[in-house]
Amino acid sequence: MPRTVIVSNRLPIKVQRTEDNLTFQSSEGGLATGLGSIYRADGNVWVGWPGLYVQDESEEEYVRAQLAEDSMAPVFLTESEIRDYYEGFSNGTLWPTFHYFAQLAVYDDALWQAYVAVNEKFCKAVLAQTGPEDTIWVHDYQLLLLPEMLRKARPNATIGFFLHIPFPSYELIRVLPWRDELLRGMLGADLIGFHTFGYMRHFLSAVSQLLGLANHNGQIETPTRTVLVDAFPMGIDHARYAEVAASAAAQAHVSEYREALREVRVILSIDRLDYTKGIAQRLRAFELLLQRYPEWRSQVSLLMVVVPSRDQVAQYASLKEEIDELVGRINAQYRTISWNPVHYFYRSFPLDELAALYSMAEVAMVTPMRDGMNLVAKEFVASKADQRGVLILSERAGAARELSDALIVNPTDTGQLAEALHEALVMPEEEQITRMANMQALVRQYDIFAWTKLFMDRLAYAKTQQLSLATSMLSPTVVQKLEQAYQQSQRRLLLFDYDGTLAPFHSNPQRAQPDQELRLLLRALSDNPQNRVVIISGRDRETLEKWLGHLPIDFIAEHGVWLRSAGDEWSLFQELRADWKRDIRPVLDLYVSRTAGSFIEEKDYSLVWHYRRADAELAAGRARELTSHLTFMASNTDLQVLEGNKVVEIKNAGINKGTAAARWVSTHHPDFILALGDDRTDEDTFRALPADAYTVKVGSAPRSLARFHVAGTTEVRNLLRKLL
Ligand code: GDG
Repeated sequence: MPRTVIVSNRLPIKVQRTEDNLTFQSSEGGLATGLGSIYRADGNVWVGWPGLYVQDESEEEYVRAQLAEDSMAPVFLTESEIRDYYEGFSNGTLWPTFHYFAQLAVYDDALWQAYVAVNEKFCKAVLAQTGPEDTIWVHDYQLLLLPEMLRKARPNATIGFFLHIPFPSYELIRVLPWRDELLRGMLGADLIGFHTFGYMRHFLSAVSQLLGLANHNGQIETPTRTVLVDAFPMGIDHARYAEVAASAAAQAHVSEYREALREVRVILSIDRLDYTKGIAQRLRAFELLLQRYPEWRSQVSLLMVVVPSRDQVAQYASLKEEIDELVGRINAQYRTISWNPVHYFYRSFPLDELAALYSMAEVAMVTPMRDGMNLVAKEFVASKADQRGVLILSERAGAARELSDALIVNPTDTGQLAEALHEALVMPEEEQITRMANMQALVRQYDIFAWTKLFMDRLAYAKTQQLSLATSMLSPTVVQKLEQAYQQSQRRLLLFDYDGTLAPFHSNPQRAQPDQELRLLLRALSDNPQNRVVIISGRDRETLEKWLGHLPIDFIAEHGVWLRSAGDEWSLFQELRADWKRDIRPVLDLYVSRTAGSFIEEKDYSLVWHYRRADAELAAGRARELTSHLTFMASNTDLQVLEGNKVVEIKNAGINKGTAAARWVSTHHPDFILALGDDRTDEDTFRALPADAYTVKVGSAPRSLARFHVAGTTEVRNLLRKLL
């Protein structure tokens, strides 16, 4: 039976060295809860670092055996590996870059080498646990290279990847010296997940601009596979937080805290120590609140929990100092004998105490500069049994995409933050309840279990879809069957794309006219009254007519815009507009003037920018730029941008080769269909045809909706000759 393996930097367990033993304590993190049902299931396993340096092999064996009992398999890392791969490259290079703190990032090749080596170490450990058909789910930024490494060793495995931190704009990614390797590493997966649509968009754009791989509806076409990219906002175990907050233990803590604080109202702040979390800015905002609204003095306290983290790193140590100083300053300035403005804790709390803080606080201030998601925001919401309380949430936390009933703020705008605090403190109870109820409904529905299921389902779907796009070679046996079916039928529909299918590409499209062999082939096929030969092309009608108009064949021109049955007049598929060309043409002109060798082809209802004759590298870059430029201009219009073979085309949406092909099928009721095509626009044809049609993709990348594929135009002609 295929297994599922979870991989992350850290295992969900705390292993601690006591004087004469090791203790194992499973950690209660959200991810571990969500994935519990998966990795603990029969035969499955979670692979990761146990967070402990082992002393010798016998200890290694002991730890391995202990962890195996809880479905975990350790990757042992040395102190220098942790220093260079984890603290160095992961937290010193990737973390700041991905959180838009590029000025803090270090670029050190030795750290990069360590990152590669440790990813390889993880790869080995995972391979030892998996077979060729298994499912592997890799987590987070410490393991960006792992999916590709696994793919090389396990070409058929189902591999998912989820990034827990933001994926930044292309402008940040491009700064990294190892950017291409990192992106390729991720693309080893079948499904790549992010918390938000925005991160996903940034990733797609980076892949397009740096690797030249286009995407369609979140699917990236690599030379060998289709990779699905999607957004999966992570949730929490809502029921558990609600339960713990209401528990006797937590409520006992609430009473105890209340007694100490008396009537003072509480604003809560909880984070790991990190410069991305906006902790210092939050303190300044609280200070500003006390300045602007003196009435809150003695009335409100900020309860600030900072969980120690990465404090070996210089930047973290200096952030800690800054926070210490700010807290000292505010308290020194405003405190009274009976009131403390800031209660500051530099440590972590057990869950029931944390729940008590959530439950007691009237306001939670979650204002990171950048945060992949931020679970604290969701935990606060889940803990509010009476639905009173206000969440102040940074617009730059992933959670803000979902929790729109929070007071959404710009975390760098201290003035706005102070105002939001004031607004939260005076918010009427009914409004608090309405907002909180909305947020609770969302956090309850999209909890961690829903998240896990959604990702796993989507991963399975990505794989099925890949398999459905795997065409088979048009083997001699299939050709034989096809010939037989052809011979036995009377009303045959033969749909042929032109460029790249019947005729090879030419650097000047006007010189790709049919040679004599092709003309004779088409003549012979179309002279047979049982055949209906249709050229289904993106070309303009004049050219098709000039080249092949003397033959008794039908035409579908301009990707389905113009239609002509043999001997008839041209007609439009439906009335279309072309006035948009006035606005779009100047944009294309601009790209022609910037890209020597490229040119524009103007058709009745579309404009095409050709770059086959331009410098390949320059043109590939320009094509990507033009595509996004046009896509931007075409948003909210009924125009559509197509990337074809060395062309970018903009045309009216809704009409394509598929809609036209379907019309031929419904008019002529064929009992045999053969469709040949080489590019993306032909996929519309393949999609529109009945399942038993012989659909054949022409060209080297065999992924297609077609059932079969052949290598090129020569093979196409051989096939047609066989039919005669
Ligand atoms: C990364 C991304 C993304 C905090 N203090 C205590 C404590 N915590 C728990 C919270 C919460 C967790 O730690 C923090 O999670 P966040 O999501 O806020 O932040 P990161 O650790 O940076 O996590 C983040 C996340 O991955 C998931 O994808 O949301 O954006 O940066 O669960 O409750 N727990 C206990 N005591 C504490 O004092 N017991």
